[in-house]
Amino acid sequence: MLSKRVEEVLNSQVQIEANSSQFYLAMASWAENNGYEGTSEFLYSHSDEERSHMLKLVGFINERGGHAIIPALPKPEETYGSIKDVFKNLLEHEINVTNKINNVVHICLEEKDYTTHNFMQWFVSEQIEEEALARTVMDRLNLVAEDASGMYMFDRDIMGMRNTASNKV
Ligand code: OFO
Repeated sequence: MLSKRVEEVLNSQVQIEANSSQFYLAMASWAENNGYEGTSEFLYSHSDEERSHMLKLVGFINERGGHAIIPALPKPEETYGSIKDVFKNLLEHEINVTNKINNVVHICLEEKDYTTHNFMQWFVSEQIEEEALARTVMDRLNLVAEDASGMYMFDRDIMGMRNTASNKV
């Protein structure tokens, strides 16, 4: 059985993951509209992943006798200044999510809820991967020229970066 405090912080995390999914979906749509096919594919798939994180939490909360609340979400930005701007936002967002996950873990320990603590370890590892991936993408963006041919190459190679980053961790 979940304590009220753990249930509440898990429900906040449901909102954060749903929000991430929505955020990446908005970025994917912007990238698709601006001709960045590879980037949009990357972001659509990232958005799906975030939804699966949300569902994982929803399932766990309900299984443990709590009530998973499906939240209303703020509307994400419609437009971005550049691809670099997109990924800068993405990295900052993931760092923020990592802090939120750490806070959930911290509350689990305070509440002596070792079952939820154990469940949350999956998210801790996932955040290491997500931050590593975002940093790999930013490193690549810092290497390529911000002209049409640089962006063309980046867009062509981005799915490969996803695989490289997940192999690293
Ligand atoms: Fe759910 O991992 Fe990103 O935000």
